[in-house]
This record gives sequence, structure tokens and C-alpha cells, in this order.
Amino acid sequence: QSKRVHHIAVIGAPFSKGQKWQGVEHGPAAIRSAGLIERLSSIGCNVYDVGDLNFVQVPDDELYNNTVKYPRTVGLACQRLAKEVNKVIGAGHTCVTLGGDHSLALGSISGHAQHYPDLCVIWVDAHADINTPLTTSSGNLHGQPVSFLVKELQDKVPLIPGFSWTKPCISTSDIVYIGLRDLDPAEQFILKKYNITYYSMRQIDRIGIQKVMERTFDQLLGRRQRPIHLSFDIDAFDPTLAPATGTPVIGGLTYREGIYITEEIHNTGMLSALDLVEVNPILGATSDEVKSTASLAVDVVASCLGQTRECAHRIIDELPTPG
Ligand code: 5AB
Ligand code: MN
Ligand code: MN
Ligand code: MN
Repeated sequence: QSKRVHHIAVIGAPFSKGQKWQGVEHGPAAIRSAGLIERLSSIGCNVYDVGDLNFVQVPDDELYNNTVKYPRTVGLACQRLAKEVNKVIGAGHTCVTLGGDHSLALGSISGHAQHYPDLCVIWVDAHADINTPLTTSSGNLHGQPVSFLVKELQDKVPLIPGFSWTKPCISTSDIVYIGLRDLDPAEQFILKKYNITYYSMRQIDRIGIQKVMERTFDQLLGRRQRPIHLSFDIDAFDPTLAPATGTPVIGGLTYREGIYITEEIHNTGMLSALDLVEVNPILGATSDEVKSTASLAVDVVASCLGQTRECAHRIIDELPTPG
């Protein structure tokens, strides 16, 4: 599979209403400026750039339950993204969604699942993003997308305005978290009570990233091969590597751990869609911080799609001869 041409669709999703900071809507532009499309072409991918989607802010988008912010605007954006992801996946592409904030994963995973109902999810993040609209203390929907996706949780999730199109599409055993280190009390409760697998930074320290990936694939692909949706929040990395993001948490993944995760996912041959979210160029303290965060995002996406640390995708079959 490593020599097969990868047909990739890139969707820019400049959306920010799932959280409070200005600037995450410029994530797609920052990642493109860091050379994503050229990089993917240079490793042999066939790239179809969809461009950036147009999101609208719904007028009079009042708080749900006095807490949850912009429910209609987030719901509509996710619905729009779901439709686009479904379309490019249906056309046979591997789908790359550039965020934008992480509420978008509700859209990308829903759209992906419409085409591949048996998909599984690997969620790489400092956070579990599994608050319900009733447990969230920030009110930000980028901390809640997983709650709408998990079937077993639905008797705890209220119907909120803008979300009536959503349909839970994964079970608790179909998702694995990697990199967690900042859970709210209700999130911790949910992960334990519903027996959701997570490899926190502490667990990575204990058993190493290699075993984490082995166990992840044993659980998700052990019984049968099926499509993988990777949802990668750049704040999974240590803030020294990814400073330009809205909710940085000390003690994150090293470059090598992060890239090992994505290389291994590529090697399964089952990656079908990925999100790269939460790059916020306005939150970098310097232009170097912005550049390093965006270029890290390019490395993550490229290594998901065949870039290796050993050799590029292109193979040479002869050495030059002198004379
Ligand atoms: B991110 C927090 N749990 O619910 C909340 O960056 C943070 O997509 C959510 O992972 C972080 O607001 C959302 C405190
Ligand atoms: Mn390959
Ligand atoms: Mn997240
Ligand atoms: Mn996060």
C-alpha cells in the first residue's frame, strides 16, 4: 500500500464559533501557507483542493440553557462540513479537513460515517471534548463534539437548537483517545463509566508510544479491517512545539511521539479521513511561533499520508554512474 497513489481531498474549514478566541478561522490559510499542498504533491499524493467552505453566522443565536454558545451557528457549520466530507469520501478520496476549531469534528465524522458506518475514531488531543451541553462549564462547543457522536451517551445529551440533523454514529468501543492530560470532572466520569479507552500522557510515559499504538490497533482493527477517522487537535503536542493554539496544556506529546502516531496510522492502510484542528495564528506570540505550529501541522498531515522519516515516497531504482 505504501506505493499506491493516494487520492486526497483537502477541505478548508475556517470556523471559530465553537470556542472563544479570534483567529482559529485562519488555521486553514496558515497551514496552506506552510506548504501543505506542495508537500503532499511532493510525496506522491494526488491532491484535490476543495478550497475553503463558507460558513455563516446564524443571527440571534441565543445561548442554550444559559451556557452553550452559538449552538445554531456551530450546528449549521457542522452540517455543511458533513455534506462536503460525505461527498469527497464517496468520490473515493481520503479526506483532510483543516480547522478551524474542534467542534467541526462533529461534522467531519458524521459525514464520514454516512458513507462508512463501520468507521472507528482515533482522537489525539490534550482534551477529551466529551462534555455534554449539560456538563460543560465553558459553554464552548469545541469541548463537546464527542458527546453527540457516541450512541451510548444519548440519554444524557439534550436536543439543542441547530443539532437536530445529528445522529450518533459510533459506539464507546469505536473510539480511542491519545494524549489526554486535562479532563473536566464530568469527562473523567464519562470515560470511566462508559469504559472508553484512553491513553493519557501518564500512560504514554508508562508504556511508551509504541505499545499505545499496538493496543489502539488491536482494539479498533483487531477483529476486522475498517476505515479510520483521525481527529488530531494540535494542542496534543507540547506547547513548546505548538504554541499557537487556544487551549495549550503543559506536558504534551513530543515531536517524535506525535509523528510516530501518524506514521503508524498511515501504515495500517486504513486511514480514510483526518481533521487537523485548533491552529490559531493570532495566538502565536511571534511569527516564528506561528510558523512552527503551522509547519508541525503540515508534518502531521503529510506523515498520515505517506511522508516517512526514512525515505520519501518516491523510489529511485538506479544510482548515477561516473563518466
Ligand atoms: B479542544 C474544556 N474541557 O470543555 C471545555 O481544544 C476545554 O478542542 C475544551 O480540545 C478544549 O471547555 C477543546 C475546559
Ligand atoms: Mn502510502
Ligand atoms: Mn480538541
Ligand atoms: Mn484540545
